[in-house]
Amino acid sequence: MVDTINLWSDLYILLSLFNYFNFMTKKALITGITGQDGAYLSNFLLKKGYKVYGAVRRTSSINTARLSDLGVLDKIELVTLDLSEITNIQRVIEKTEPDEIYNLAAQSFVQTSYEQPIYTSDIDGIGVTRILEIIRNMGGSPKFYQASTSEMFGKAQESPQNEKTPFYPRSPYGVAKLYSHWMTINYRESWDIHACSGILFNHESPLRGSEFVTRKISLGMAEIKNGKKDTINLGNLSAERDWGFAGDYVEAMWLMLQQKEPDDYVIATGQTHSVRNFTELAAKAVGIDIEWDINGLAERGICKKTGKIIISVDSSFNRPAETEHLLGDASKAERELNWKPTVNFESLVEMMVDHDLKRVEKGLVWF
Ligand code: NAP
Ligand code: G4F
Repeated sequence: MVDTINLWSDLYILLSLFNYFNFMTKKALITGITGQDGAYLSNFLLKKGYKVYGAVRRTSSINTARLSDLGVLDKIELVTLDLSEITNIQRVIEKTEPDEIYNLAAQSFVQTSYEQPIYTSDIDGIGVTRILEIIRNMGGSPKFYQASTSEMFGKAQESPQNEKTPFYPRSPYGVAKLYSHWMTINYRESWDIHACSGILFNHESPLRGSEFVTRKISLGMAEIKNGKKDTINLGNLSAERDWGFAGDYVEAMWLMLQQKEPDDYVIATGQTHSVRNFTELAAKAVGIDIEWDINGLAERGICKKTGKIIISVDSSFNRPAETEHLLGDASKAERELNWKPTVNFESLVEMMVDHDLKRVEKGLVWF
């Protein structure tokens, strides 16, 4: 009899402890979990003890390769969510009851936005309003992070760019993101929502999609080194970007939501480099010295040792309106969030090329 009472009281204590820890565990909902930042952010939040819900949109084959690569796929709970469908978003938020929502989902490729401007506006612009409306109807919580972008500066009106620099987007993507940036601010000011907008400059990693220029180059160099390719075709070699490491930037997203007062922050390294410069370093990382040669109007990158053409310029990669120069000033984030990048440009290029060399050698290129 006494044993039975003890068993019940032990079970009761266990259950109470379980409920207590369950209550204490913070929950995050990440949209765009299958993308580069989704993978790094879920890894970061899991290490902080969060329960992570990852929103994936329905496709014929869901791309969880990045989550597997970081070893987090079986540690998160996947839920189906498409930013085009408000009822779907609402049900997911009601079901998961997150403390924090990180909205990383987007049609994020600038070039595609010129061909799909309406779709891009719907997902990257109105999609954000859909989430904000739901949070508003829920009385102002959960906290909300919006993935804004340096592409909003476009034809930059000053250099470096900070939170006060006027915007001048140059692509449908940039325009859609600027709309959602201001909606995030508007909902914060109108409805007392803890909503932050991170104006993140380009951030890259070995998990970057291969359509973006850095990964296209690192993968291309690894293929050239392994005799699987001769030449990489690129567009505007003079475009300049402030490139950082994605793993550093997801920490800044989290830090923003931990502040007492919600605000907007530029996240950048404070250094800018041209595509040409990235290419030279990536080539060096596979043992190729490039020299540039103007052949008529077209620039070419030639291997000094063999005379082979490694880089050729293909104008089909040029944009109808280009963002020529981006350089971020993240001093507000450094001051208020105590955030600083840890990976410099040279290490980033090396890291990306190293990973791609290993993948190409093992025949393991999956995106
Ligand atoms: P990414 O790798 O292209 O990932 C985008 C994610 O959005 C993917 O998981 C994609 O799902 C998802 N998605 C696309 N359309 C969707 C829809 N209709 N409904 C739900 N999910 C959808 O992008 P990223 O580099 O990780 O960037 C994350 C966010 O930061 C994006 O909003 C991007 O615009 C912004 N940003 C990125 C940078 C950068 O340099 N990386 C800089 C500033 C801002 P699928 O896998 O199914 O395609
Ligand atoms: O790598 P990209 O395609 O990145 P872009 O356009 O800067 O956009 C990325 O960063 C934004 C932050 O500023 C994000 F919001 C956005 O979601 C995305 O992650 O192109 C970088 C530069 C451009 O100036 C482009 O014209 O590289 C130039 N470039 C030259 N040749 C090329 C190529 N870009 C691509 N994708 N492919 C080329 O062959």
